Amino acid sequence: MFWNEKIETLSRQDLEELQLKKLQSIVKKAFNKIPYYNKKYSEIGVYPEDIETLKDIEKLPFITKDDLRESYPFGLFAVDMKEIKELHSSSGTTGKPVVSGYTEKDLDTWAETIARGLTMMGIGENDILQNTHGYGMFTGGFGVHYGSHKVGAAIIPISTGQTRRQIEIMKDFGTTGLIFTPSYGIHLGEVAIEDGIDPKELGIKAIGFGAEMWTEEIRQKVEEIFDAKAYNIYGLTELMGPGVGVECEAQNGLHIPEDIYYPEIIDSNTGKVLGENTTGELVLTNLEREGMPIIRFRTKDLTKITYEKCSCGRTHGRISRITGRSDDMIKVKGVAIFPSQIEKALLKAGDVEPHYMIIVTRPGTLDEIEIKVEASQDIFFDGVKEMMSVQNKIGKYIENETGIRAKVTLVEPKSLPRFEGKAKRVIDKRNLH
Ligand code: DLL
Repeated sequence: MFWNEKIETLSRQDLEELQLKKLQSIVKKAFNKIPYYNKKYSEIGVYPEDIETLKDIEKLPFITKDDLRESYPFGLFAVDMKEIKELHSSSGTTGKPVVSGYTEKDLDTWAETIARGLTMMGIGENDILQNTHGYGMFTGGFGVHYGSHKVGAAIIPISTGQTRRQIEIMKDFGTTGLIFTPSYGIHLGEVAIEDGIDPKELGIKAIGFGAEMWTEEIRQKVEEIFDAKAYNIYGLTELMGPGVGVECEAQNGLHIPEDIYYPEIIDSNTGKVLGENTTGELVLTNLEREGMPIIRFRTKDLTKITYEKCSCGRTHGRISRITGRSDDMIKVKGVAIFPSQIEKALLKAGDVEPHYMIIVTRPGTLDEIEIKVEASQDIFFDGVKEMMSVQNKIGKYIENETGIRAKVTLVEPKSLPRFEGKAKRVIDKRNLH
């Protein structure tokens, strides 16, 4: 089943011709309308007319999360504010999150990508789709919502949380499709079992899951719990949101809608473009975007790509499951966190030494995060009451900085490891690689 068979099965040659036309047009637009690109490209003497082949994209510089943050909030918009119909933002409540702006047409393009993905999963107008992604600044909720409208499914915009209610609704409404992050999905299943409901009996046909890293074991567990196939959904705020890659029935890589996103895999140290089937960092370009064209964004996500025609008949390239990051970002409870945010919070809170470790675990099904930080000598000798109050204060600063609650433990001065060279401050015990 295809949502847009003609486009999804275009010959590679026709697809590449289409990509080139779109690339030329978006580079021209970015250069003419966005001072950031104009300055960057002029500085190195590359101009829109230098894009004569797809490979010429390699002449253009990369754009990074830092560039996007520096352009906060609307510095990369290519249209007047009156054309922008929706704004989303990556997590991070303070500091400078990344903002994503969409015109009416962008929202439609975004919905198109999700519609293709939902169709790959077998979700259509006869389905009832329960969307547990957060509706808010996170792109997961609304992205899936718009795609679901496009395919004509009945969407239940329940959002995250209220786990018992989720289960009741699944049962009463006859939910046939589920969308969740893998960790929340497993939690949902376990709570159902606790309540005496067998998730296998719920009649779930298909599951779309993503937004965080997972392993094949986790997929197996999800599929077993709900007795349904689980399809990987990948995406990121900067490029639009979910839908940058979705798995088809073959569950053998995520199809990138290549008429909408142009993928490259690079060596994250040298920036050199790698060939097919070699693991590296995914770089993405919006080929179809009015509000905020992003050209050559370094996602920092590690994967590989194949252009071999898929058994489903689609010709668009497939990336494999994301297996790591080339930076120190971690996703905890679905929220992207950088150690630098924790460091900032610690500095603001005071009374501690700048030595800390971030420990992420998943004792049951949900993530937990603990920050071990060395107390200053003074505080350490002031006793338990004082320590507790400092821990609470730090916890508040961390929540303010990252949006999530962390357990804070003050430890003895000089008790945490010191590093030579690059510090390794994150211990991720979740085994997600
Ligand atoms: O997580 C968008 C999304 C929503 C994707 C719902 C899928 C479903 P951000 O919050 O900006 O956007 O986080 C993007 O999350 O660079 C990856 O590191 C990670 N990520 C997203 N999907 C997957 C996945 C959304 N399927 C960052 N597998 C990305 C592994 C994923 N990691």
